[in-house]
This record gives sequence, structure tokens and C-alpha cells, in this order.
Amino acid sequence: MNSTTKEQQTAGGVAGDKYPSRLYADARIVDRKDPVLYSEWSEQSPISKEQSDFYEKNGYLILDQLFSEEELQAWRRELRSLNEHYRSLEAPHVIQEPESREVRSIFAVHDHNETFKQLANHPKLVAISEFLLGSKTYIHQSRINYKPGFTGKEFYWHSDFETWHVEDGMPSMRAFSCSIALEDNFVHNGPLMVIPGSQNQFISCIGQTPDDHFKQSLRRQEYGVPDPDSLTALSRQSGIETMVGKAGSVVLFDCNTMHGSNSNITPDPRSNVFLVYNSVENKLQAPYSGQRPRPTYIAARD
Ligand code: 6CS
Ligand code: FE
Repeated sequence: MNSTTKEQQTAGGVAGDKYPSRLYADARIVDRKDPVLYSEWSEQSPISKEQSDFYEKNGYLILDQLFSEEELQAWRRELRSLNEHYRSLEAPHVIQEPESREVRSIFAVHDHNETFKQLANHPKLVAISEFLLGSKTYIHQSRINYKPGFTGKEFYWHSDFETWHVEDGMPSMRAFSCSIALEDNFVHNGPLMVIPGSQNQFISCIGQTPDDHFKQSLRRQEYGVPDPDSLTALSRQSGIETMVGKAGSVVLFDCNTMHGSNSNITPDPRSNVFLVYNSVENKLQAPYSGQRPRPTYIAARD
């Protein structure tokens, strides 16, 4: 028996887990074992060769002019009306800011909102998702993040895949997020920050997952976040890029790209809608933590 297997067994890991996390007393950096791009580029691909190469190398891509002004205005109207609706109505899929009653996130908008359901099925996004992931895809998670002016708090550095693997049972890195800005994202209102190239290394995090962790983590995450030394090492390799863009701009980023955002002390909200596409060949298993799966409004299981 080799030492990794023995350690994993001691720590209660799952056999065949490519990316063990929250199992060891120390942080570890593991090489990615899956492709970033699952298709060969051709003239028929929905993005250019340069864009495709950029995504594969850096783990993210900004697309400025994918949608029409009309489409954007419809999504913005819906964003505001959902905020009005949930301001005074508590619901499990609606998450409040950690230090105020303002709406931080609304989950599963592709499921219970007609406008965002249509967006998730937008032919341009479906074509891109099938190209990047090399198969049919489905929505693993969707949400609006409001990041309101003055009270919108940070999202600490994390790899989404780390959480989706440990807490939702996503086996492989074959998913990505599409974030569409519904307000202008400036450098000052807490835009998304990414570490280019970080998708190629998996940071195995320290600490066990508390039961029902999502109730806390979606407001402020404390487990499944990388340690400062690993983050320093990653950012020293390639720096940090800030995803600034007008309302309507789109950021695609791989499920393991290290990202986060600062809180928003400006008057300008930084509201985005996120859609996570997963390959149908990467369907969720039992969570690798051994705990019970999170609710389906956070992680779709069908
Ligand atoms: O726990 C999750 O699934 C979500 N949490 C964060 C902070 N980002 C990714 C994901 O949407
Ligand atoms: Fe995230």
C-alpha cells in the first residue's frame, strides 16, 4: 500500500478521489488531472482560436459583445424586480448579506424564473458550453449576486470546484462558470478577481466541513478556502487580474480557477448573474466529504 492511500484511509477519504481536500492537517498543491478545454478548435467553434487558446492557458475569458442591448435590459429589469420581491420575503434559496438584511444571492434562478431560464438556454451560451466541455451540458448551479452598494461583502478566495467536489460530489474538473455583469463592474465596486493559470493546480484545503456548512459559507466562507501560503505561491506565479467591464460583459472561468472579490463600499452595486455549466458526463456523486448532499437549489442532481 503506498503512503497516499494509507494516509487517505486514515483520514477517511474516498478511494479513487483525484482531488482530496479537507482531509489532511496540512495544505497540499496537487496538479490538475483533467483537461481545461475538452474540444479541438475548428472554424465552426463558437469562439475564436485566440479566445480558445487564452481560456485554456489562463482559465478565464472575457467576452464583451455577446448579447444585445435589449436582452441586457430585460435581465436588468428582472434583477431589480426579484430584489424587490425578496427584500421582505425569506426563502431558503435567498441568501442575505452577513452583516445586513440585504439580499446577497438568489440561487436557482434558471429553475424558478422564466427570464433567467431562457438565459441559461441561450443558444450562444449553450454552444460555448458544449465547446468548452466537449459534450452536452446542464446547469449545475445558478444565482444572482447583488453585491449592493455600501453593504455588499467580499467573497473570499476559493476554487468553486473544491466546494463542488467536497460538498456536492462533482467528480472531475469539467464545469465552468459564466458570469454576466448586470451593472457596470468597476475596479472599485468589488469586481471578480482571478489568478490566471491557477486552474492547473488544485489546493487541498485544511479543516473538516461542519454540518450544513452552506448556511454559513454562502454568507461568508471559512472552510474550503485556501491557506495564505498556497495563495501567495499561486499569485506570485502569475499575478491577479480584475474583471472590469460594462453591464452586459461576460466572464467565463474554469471551475478550478482561483477567484474572489472585495466588499463594496461604493454607492454602485456590482450585480452579476452566474450560470454554472457542467458536462452531462460529470454528474454528481455522493459528496466526497461523506456528508449529506447540499439542497438541489445549490447543486442540481438531475
Ligand atoms: O458554495 C458554492 O457552491 C458557491 N460559493 C461560492 C462562494 N462560490 C461558488 C459557488 O457558487
Ligand atoms: Fe465562486
